[in-house]
Amino acid sequence: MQRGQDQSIKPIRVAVTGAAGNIGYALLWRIASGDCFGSNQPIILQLLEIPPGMQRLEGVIMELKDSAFPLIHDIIGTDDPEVAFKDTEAIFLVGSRPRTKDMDRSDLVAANGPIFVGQGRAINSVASRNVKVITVGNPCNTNALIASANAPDIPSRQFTAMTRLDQNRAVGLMAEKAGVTSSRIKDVFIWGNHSNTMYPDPRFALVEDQHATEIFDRNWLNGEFLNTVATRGKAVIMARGASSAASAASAAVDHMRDWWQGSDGRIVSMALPSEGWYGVPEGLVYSFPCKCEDGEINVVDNLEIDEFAQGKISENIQALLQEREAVSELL
Ligand code: NAX
Repeated sequence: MQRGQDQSIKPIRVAVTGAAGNIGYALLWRIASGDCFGSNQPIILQLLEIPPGMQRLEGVIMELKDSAFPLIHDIIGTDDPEVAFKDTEAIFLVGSRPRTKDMDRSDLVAANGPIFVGQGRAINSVASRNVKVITVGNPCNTNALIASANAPDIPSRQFTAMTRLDQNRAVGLMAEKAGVTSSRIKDVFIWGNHSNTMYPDPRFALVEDQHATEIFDRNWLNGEFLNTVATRGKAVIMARGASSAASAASAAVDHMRDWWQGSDGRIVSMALPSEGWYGVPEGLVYSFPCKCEDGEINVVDNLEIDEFAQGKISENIQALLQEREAVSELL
């Protein structure tokens, strides 16, 4: 049987916001080809844009149709969040303003926060009660918090933010340095905020089953490695003249795939509302080491924390508390 042809499997509704943007252009093709929800899972795509983006979205929908994906049962394009999120099982909140060279983080919080109030309310009204939400639009941790706060009927654990791109950057760097492929690197993960305070933790990472801390010099791990991961987004903007798009889409697929299908025992990075793990204040959307199984995210809550890691964890708590304070009227 050709893939996607099993008529007994009911299609799921998947929403992507900012669908006519750069990340959307890479993400939609990966979702449609089965990379996220499995090669037999039919999908109805529900794509949200703002009115100025609707014409571009029409073009994107034409191209999706022209790709003749067997898994795609229907494609809906709309500028109404209640149409886009209706009965959705999975939502990618991508749409928002990317940071430009002249913006600092507080400008970004102010520009994008209000978008997630309206979208959170719409999710609360019309999405499946089991919906899984990944927030990509920046500042993604705080935007996820805003969306969740405005969706009181949906458990806050179902609202996550993406730090998988940062994890993938860390994996790529280690693989390059060790001269192996990225599949040989395991269990390096991100603490905290998707911003330059994040901490890519190498202490439990394995390279070909050997501890990364035995292979790499500690000064490199806590210096160049950490700084390169934390500032990679900016480096891509400087080189490409535009923010990361294909790699961000790929990371969003990795995040949702692992949540949907399981992380196979591997530790993965996901930002989700804290339940007090590692002293992170309750409710703060913070990236933790996680394992996924049966559609659930479980925080790995028993890792040892040394002085350096504690300093970085605390720095990220402070940064996220400040962001939360800056949007307090939206919560
Ligand atoms: P683009 O500007 O190419 O696309 C954004 C799209 O969103 C546009 O088509 C715009 O019309 C649409 N949009 C704006 N407001 C909307 C709303 N209220 N509802 C629906 N659609 C809306 O940006 P792109 O490069 O795709 O980046 C999207 C977001 O991802 C940005 O906020 C960016 O900062 C963020 N990123 C997050 C990353 C992460 O690791 N979490 C990394 C990559 C990226 O920087």
